[in-house]
Amino acid sequence: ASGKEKWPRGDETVWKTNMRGVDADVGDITKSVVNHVQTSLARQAYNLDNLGAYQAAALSVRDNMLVNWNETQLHYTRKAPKRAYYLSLEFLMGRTLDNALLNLDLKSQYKDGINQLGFSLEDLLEEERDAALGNGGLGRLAACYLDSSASQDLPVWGYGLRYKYGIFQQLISPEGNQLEAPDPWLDNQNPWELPRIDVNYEVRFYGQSERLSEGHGRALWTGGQEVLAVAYDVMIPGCNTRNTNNLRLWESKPKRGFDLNSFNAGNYEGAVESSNSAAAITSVLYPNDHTTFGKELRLKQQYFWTAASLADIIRRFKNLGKSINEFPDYVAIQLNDTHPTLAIPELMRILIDEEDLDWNFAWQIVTNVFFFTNHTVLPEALEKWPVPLMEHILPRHMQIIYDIKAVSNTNTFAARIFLQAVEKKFPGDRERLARMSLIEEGFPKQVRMANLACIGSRRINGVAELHSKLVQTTILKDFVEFFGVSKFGNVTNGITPRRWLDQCNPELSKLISSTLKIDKSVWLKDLYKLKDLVKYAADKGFRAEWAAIKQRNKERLAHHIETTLGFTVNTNAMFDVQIKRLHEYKRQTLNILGVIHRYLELKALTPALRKKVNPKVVFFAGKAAPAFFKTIRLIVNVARVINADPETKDYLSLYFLPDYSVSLAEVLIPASDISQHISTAGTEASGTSNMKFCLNGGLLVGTVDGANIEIAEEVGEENVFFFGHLTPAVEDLRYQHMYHPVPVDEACPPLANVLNQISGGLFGDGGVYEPLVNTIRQGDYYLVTDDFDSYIRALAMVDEAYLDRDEWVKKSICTTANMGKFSSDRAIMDYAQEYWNLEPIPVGKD
Ligand code: B1H
Repeated sequence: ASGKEKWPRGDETVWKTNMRGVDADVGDITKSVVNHVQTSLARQAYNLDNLGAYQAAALSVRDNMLVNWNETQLHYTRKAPKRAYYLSLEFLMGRTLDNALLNLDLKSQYKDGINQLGFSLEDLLEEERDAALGNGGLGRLAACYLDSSASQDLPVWGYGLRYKYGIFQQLISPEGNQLEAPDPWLDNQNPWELPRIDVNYEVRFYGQSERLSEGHGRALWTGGQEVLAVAYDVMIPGCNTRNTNNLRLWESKPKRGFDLNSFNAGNYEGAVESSNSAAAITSVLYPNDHTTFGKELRLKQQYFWTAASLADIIRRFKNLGKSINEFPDYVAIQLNDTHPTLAIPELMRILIDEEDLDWNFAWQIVTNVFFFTNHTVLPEALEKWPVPLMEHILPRHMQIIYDIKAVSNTNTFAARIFLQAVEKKFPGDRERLARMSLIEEGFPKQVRMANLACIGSRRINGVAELHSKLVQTTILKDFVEFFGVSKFGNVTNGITPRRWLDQCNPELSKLISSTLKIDKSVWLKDLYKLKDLVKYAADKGFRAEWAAIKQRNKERLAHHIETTLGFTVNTNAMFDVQIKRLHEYKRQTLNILGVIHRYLELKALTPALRKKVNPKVVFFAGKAAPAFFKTIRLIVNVARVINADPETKDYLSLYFLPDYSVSLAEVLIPASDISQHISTAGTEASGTSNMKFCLNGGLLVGTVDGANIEIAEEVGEENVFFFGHLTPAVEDLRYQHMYHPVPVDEACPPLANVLNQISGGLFGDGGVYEPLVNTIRQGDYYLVTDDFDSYIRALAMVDEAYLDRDEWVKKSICTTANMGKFSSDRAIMDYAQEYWNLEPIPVGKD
């Protein structure tokens, strides 16, 4: 009887002896894989291919993760700690199997087991499709933060959308045009998600919102369309801990299958129309990095996701049996950029209309729950939504936004709200009021999401020191003056050393462990431990091993390119890499113009002098929005010409690798000698691949921008190749260009020569590139001309440094050794302590 009290039902021993643990040995593993082949996949040894074997292996690993996941969720429920929720419209997870095996410390057992079954684990890993539910750095950062939250035992869940199609697949035509194909990543089934059909919420769109007569601003929102949000859970295993967190992704479904009345009346299309429109919400990730379009479907995505996530968060909170005023003591919600800002008026709506709280009281709760991270100061990336569109789709939220904004004294509940408070602090400053308003005047009026996120959040942060300063002195300056600077902070981005060193560079990981004589489970979770590698930079044998690993990683990349694209890459050359979304501010143009310059210089040398040149292979990869298609085309055509030039091809070659992805990055980054992070100063908020390259012993050539600055502070400026104008000079130069334009022939003759060669048709029809080339001739906004000389000099210094290979390897070692700060564990602990007020809740330690 006493057993019954402790255990929910049945015989506790029967339950417990049948609950699988994670200490599986090879025998257990093969048993479980074969079992999945037979029962989950309904296949057999005779017809099993690599894909099937991958799926069975994945399901078997998933079983292990689920045991931990269950235990973790139970533990969190019992301990009822404060939890944090990371709301991100993007989670760029990449592949899962290898990461899971490493975090669970089961890789070698699975390797053996899979071998015994006649497959190779390496082959199976390649079968997995990337989960590419993101555009670039912002989405990958979210994925790194999930890994670190679990690894640091923090009770953090992610909330996002389960897009049916991830970021488009990029194909490059022979002419060099980017072609896009859909990414049906779920077609092979996804073993890493658990459908939770029972966890679902109704989300309303359109309809009418009627204010109710009583005092504190309630309203009744009715009618319109209701869509169902269904949860899919993705397990996030921590490294060397049993804590396994959750990423909950929402799928949209029609609330009722379809309209049977229309169907019976013969209107078959009409009958399924509304059900299709419901399913459309989570059909595809918007591929626009740094631009917003005001598209209705995107707004619906944002509301659908924030409404479902908040409903889920509130339901979980209510299970604690606490009063709603304690909500901020149990919940912190991190807004990843402005994309989830609708969560602010949505929580207001719930608290006022459903929980019947007073307006002020609701606002106090809201402003203690949310935290907001800004990721860019580029004006075109600041989200705004047309008021008419908002009124149409979310009539109640538009009312609430107006209430937050109201200066009006006609409603008691609006009397002390935002603009009035501003007016009081800065009397008569109409311009300031207009700048800070949630509504931008114009046709149409627009809602400024950054302003809303800023006033609705407890704290706001940028993602690197310089960026956070720029946020405070430019786009949110008025708010700093109003709220005081303590509401604003910085959390420099980080990357997970599990994926971005141990997983992508296993040989280097092994060398580090054996040299430091510490198990990797220790230094992977305390990356400052790498510091001790500095002393081995003086050790010749160590340097040789270090260099040999870099060489093998270059060969691994060359092999990958050979098998996928058919090119033979010169692995004796220096590998120079620029991989990121294509964007004007990231200045891939500067890089390709530099390549052409180098080519022209090589052509001008005598064969004897050419032999003294440091051979170099330049790699580009990245997806582009339509505005930047031409840059890809130029790169591809320059590659076509110079790779075929018998005079120079041994000294310079160039590849554009199509369809950049997380898994391609895992092969490219460990192979890089030097990588380029060359944004116009003040435009790249942080950058995170810069950290990945350095962690893998690659050096940087870059501008004094974003996290480059802090990397140099850590690894020493002598180990970074900086160039270009500094942030304060950028504004001045733009101003000068406006009033005293200098023709490029005068400003930078070598660049003018390069541009003329392009126009003259050296790389095919010059006319194609005229718009691109003319932008630069006219003194472009991103200052390619102004930085060109300095850039070329920096690259010359790179060449010179590379000639002294011993010194280079020392630089490489010292760079890796000093990357401790850039672990996402440090970053996530910073959020936990300085923002969310969250404690680690380790499973099984009490
Ligand atoms: C970053 C974005 C972004 N900043 C809008 N902003 C998007 C903006 O779909 N949209 O509408 C998508 C993405 N992404 C990047 O964030 C910064 O450019 C990087 O410098 C930074 O490292 C990264 C992570 O903080």
